[in-house]
Amino acid sequence: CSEAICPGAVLLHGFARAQADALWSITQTVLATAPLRQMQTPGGHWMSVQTSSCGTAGWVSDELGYRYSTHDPLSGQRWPAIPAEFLQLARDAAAAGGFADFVPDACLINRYTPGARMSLHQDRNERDFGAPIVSLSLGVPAIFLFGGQQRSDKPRRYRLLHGDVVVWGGPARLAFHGVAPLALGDHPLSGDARINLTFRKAL
Ligand code: MD3
Ligand code: FE
Repeated sequence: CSEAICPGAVLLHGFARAQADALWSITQTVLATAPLRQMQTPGGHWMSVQTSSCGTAGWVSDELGYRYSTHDPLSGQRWPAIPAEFLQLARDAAAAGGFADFVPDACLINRYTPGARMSLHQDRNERDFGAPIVSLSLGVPAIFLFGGQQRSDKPRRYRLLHGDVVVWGGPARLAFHGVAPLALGDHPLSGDARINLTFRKAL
């Protein structure tokens, strides 16, 4: 079933539940090539979340700023390709959210352990805000914070479970959003961790 968050944003409860365990194991394969690492913000702080990427472009952050890069700064190599199963899920979910023919070129992988969080922000490093962003949650549940168009809007809270998918596009594309500090949890596949995949058209 699906829950409208706001115009352009829909939470697809359990959309990927049937494939979630397989998607988890494919994620581990990607991470064997492009390992998780902590990134530094342009302000010089360390993010509490660990990140990696696959796709033509990967999201990177350092003292120079946030941007997309075709190469993994850790290996100097191109990022691994987005697995076909990921592309299919992103396409199907986007279509269910009203965005036909979505072909992402970037998949950001975020890993949260207890206490890790993401403060309210907008995603604006992508070139084309006409394309949606599709996010897939795996592992321990998290509280997702959905702000409005203004940073000062009081965020609404949504609990995201293993296999939940959210599609953000249109008027929701530039909304403020974040993740509350991850609570202690225990998931059969991920232990105390949560992994979020976001599929984007970056280039
Ligand atoms: C709403 N990740 O990587 S995914 C991020 O759970 C990010 O790791 C969070 O925010 C996470 O940038 C949230 C859900 C999400 C992603 C992109 C959005 C929500 C969004 C873009 C616009 C509005
Ligand atoms: Fe974001």
